Amino acid sequence: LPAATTALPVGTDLAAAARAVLAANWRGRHTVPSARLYPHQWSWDSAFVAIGLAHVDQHRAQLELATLFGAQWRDGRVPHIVFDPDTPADAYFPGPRFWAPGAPVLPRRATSGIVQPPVHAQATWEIYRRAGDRAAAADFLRRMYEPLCAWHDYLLTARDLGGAGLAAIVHPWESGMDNHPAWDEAVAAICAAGATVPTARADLHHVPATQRPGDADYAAYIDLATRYRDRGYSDVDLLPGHGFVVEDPLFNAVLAWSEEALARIAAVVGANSCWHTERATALGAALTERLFDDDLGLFVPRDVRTDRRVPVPGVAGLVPLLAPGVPADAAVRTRAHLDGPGFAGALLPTLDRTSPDYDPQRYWRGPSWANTTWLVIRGLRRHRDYARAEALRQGLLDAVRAEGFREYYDADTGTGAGTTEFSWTAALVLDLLA
Ligand code: 9WN
Repeated sequence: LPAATTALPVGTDLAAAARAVLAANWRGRHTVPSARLYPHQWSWDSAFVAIGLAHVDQHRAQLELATLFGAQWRDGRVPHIVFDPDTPADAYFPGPRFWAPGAPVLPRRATSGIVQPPVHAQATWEIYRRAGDRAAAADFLRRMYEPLCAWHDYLLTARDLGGAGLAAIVHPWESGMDNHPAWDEAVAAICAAGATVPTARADLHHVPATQRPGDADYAAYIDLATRYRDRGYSDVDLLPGHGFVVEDPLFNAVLAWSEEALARIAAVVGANSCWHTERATALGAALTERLFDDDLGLFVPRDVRTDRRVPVPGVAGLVPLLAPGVPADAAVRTRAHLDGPGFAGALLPTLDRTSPDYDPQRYWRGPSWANTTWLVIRGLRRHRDYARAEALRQGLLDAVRAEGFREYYDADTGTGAGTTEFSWTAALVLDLLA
């Protein structure tokens, strides 16, 4: 594959360049994360994109989320991919025929059956906040309120597999941080149990293999997704047979934060907002109780199968700074990591730099991503830690100026990696510039 040359020319108007990326990736009713590597609609990507679009185009911002929720399942789940019927089925693996193999004719809105972090209620609220026409935006809130409630209800009932009031994820793809080292042990066990490497990896046609998850990761991804699919995507009695059931700090912090947004939305649409506030605070408390690791002074995932925390210090452990209901001492200890050897620096890595698995270039095993950086910036602002938030903001904007809107950046050198013209990088830059 040729090296991607994507640096922005000196003097480029960053906001205009970001808008151009989002315009190029717009497909009429939704935005693709990137034209070739991810040619469909992804769930949390769309939420981030909507947050950026809210600054420049209310109509597209609303339509982005409405399209995604148009494919919501009857049980409330929002699928992590909504397939574009105009894109060839083999352009992305695993495609629509993998997720719905028995369908004689693919449904009009073919989707995957797993989920991604629930940034959507927060995105909905941000769209409303930025609207010039508040009355029209309030109509949008009225349309989104019930679907958003159903989405959170699904996560907090069917997915409360640990029984402690947190949502569990059942596939590494659901974390959004696919090959993070915190999942290595589970992936190894699934491979040891006989998962086989798939041959149809379309991703490797678009970016170098060194910038993607490895074959063992893919073997586990397909094995887990196949098993979940073959039980009809049911969460009932999933434990203990399923190979991956995890309470993730990023996923649950975002859920708590979004539940708080749902309280604000409820107040506008005339629904009961206290209930959402209580649920958000309870989520923050459960998050601390179950996922705060006292030795590390950081939040970590919990393996529901073994009922043990997975002591891998990752950027997801900083994201609970966003959540309501996190005690001050836990927040202070979490923030202190931004001055330590693991996470200090212009770019925020996905994994603590002192960890033996740290790899500054490989996907979710070290590099710096715009979305996780943005979530931590929002968390720091919540705690009025404006200096640290500003340092991270500048670091990310500098990397984008130097390397363009890349999927992610080498956390030590800032060199861009992964795909180019990546939508959420552009969208979140728009938000950071506003
Ligand atoms: C699988 C689209 C998605 C992001 C994820 C990122 C990557 C997909 C893949 O791309 O995952 O869902 O094929 O690797 O890990 O966070 O939503 O941008």
